[in-house]
Amino acid sequence: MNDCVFCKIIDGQIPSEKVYEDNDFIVIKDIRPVAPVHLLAIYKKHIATINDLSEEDSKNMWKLFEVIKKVTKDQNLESYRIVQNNGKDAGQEVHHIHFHIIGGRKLGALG
Ligand code: DGP
Repeated sequence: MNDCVFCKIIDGQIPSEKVYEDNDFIVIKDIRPVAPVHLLAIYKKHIATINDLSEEDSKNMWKLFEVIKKVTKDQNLESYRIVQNNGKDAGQEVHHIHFHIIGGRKLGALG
């Protein structure tokens, strides 16, 4: 957990471009954007993957939808894609639950 880049961002040890924060989530701009808008909604508690969620955290996680609604409205995004990589083979690079919010251009089919 001490080596977790997202924990360091949440703690303010690593700077980030924050667009939203509450008790459970922080939303920042991705450092390697793949579209004009590329945000990361990060659950503040250090949990590696969805499979590691307790039932309590799993229920708490539903608040994410309200966070997504708010930040996409703030960004004037009518269309957007949510991506959540879960595990190495899915391309998860940072093992701390987060959701990519991608938009601002026409997005192709999922590959
Ligand atoms: P994933 O592959 O789903 O684990 O995505 C991790 C994302 O995190 C990737 O798109 C790049 C982004 N990222 C990694 N390190 C940093 C950082 O220090 N700052 C910010 N803003 N984003 C980062």
